[in-house]
Amino acid sequence: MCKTLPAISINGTLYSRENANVSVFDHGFLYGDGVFEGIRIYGGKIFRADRHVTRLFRSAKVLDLPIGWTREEIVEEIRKTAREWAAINGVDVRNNDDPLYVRVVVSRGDGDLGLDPRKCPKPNVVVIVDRIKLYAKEQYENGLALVTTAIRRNLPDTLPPQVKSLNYLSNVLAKLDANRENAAEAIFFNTQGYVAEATADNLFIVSNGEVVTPPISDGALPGITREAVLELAAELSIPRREWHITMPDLFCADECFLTGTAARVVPVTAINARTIGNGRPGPITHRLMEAFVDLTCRDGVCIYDK
Ligand code: PXG
Repeated sequence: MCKTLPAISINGTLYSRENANVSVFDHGFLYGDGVFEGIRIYGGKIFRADRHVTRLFRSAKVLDLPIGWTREEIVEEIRKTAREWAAINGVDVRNNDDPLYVRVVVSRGDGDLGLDPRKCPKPNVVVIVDRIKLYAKEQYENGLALVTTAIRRNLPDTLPPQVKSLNYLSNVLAKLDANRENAAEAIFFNTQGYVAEATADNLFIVSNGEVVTPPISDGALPGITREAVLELAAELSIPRREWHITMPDLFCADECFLTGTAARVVPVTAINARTIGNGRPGPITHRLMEAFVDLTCRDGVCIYDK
C-alpha cells in the first residue's frame, strides 16, 4: 500500500503534516491534560459519529474542559478534514474499502508552566484523518496471541477508565509488557482480580454459547465497538452478558476476541502461550466479525453532502 498524506485540522484551519503544530506550553503536552477519540470512516461514512462525539463530550465534562465547539461543529470538522484527506490523496473514499481513521484531540490549550487549568484560556481542537492498520490479514484469520499484564487497571477514583484522556501511561506500560513477549496486546485485570480490557480494545469471551464481556464498572472503556457487538449478538439471538471475567474464565473460554475502533473485531487464540478453545477462531467470533463488517456498510454519517 502506498503511503498517504494525513489531513490535519487545528482549531478549524487545515494544515499539512509539516505545518501542523501546537505549542510546547499546551497542557496536553505538559500534563496529559486533554481528551481524545478514535473514529473510523467506512466507505465515506463516519461510523457511529454521534456516540463518539457524546463520549468525547463526556470525557471533557469529567475534566471540566469546555470544548468551545458544539457537537455538530465537531462532526462537521471531521467531515471537512476527511474530504480534505480524500482530495489530497486523490482517493474516492466511497469506493474504497480501506477505512479511514480519525483522531480527535481536545487539549487544555496553552498555559504557563503551572498545573492550573485556569491559566489555559482556550482548548486546542485537533482532527487528524489518515489510515491505520493494526493487525495483518493472517492475524484476523488465525487469531492473536495475547499476554496478561501485572499492571492493574486504574481505579475509578484515580484516573477513571471511562475517560478517554491523554493519560494512557498504564496502557503504554502494559503494551510494553506485550511487546517484550512478542504478543499483540496485553490484558488488564483490575485490583479485584477481574479482567477489565486490553490496552486499546475491549475483551469478550464465549463460554457455553454465551458472549460475555466485563461490565464498565470492572474498568472497561465503554467502547463503541463493544456496544455495537453486544447489539449484534442480540440481533443474532446469541445470549450475551456483561459480567465479571476471572482468570479461570479466561483460560477455559471456548472463544475469545477483542473489539476496538482500530482493530474492529479480532479473534484471540492464545493467552500467555496457552491455547484458547481449540486454538482456532471460533464460530461465534466469526459470526460477529461478519455481522460487524455488515454493520459498517450500513451505519454512518456521510462525509459528502447529505
Ligand atoms: N479500551 C481502551 C482503553 C481504548 O482506548 C477501546 C477499549 C475500544 O473502544 P472503541 O470505542 O474504539 O470500540 C479503546 C479504544 C490507539 C487507539 O491509538 C486507541 C483506541 C482507539 C483507536 C486507536 O491505539 N481506543
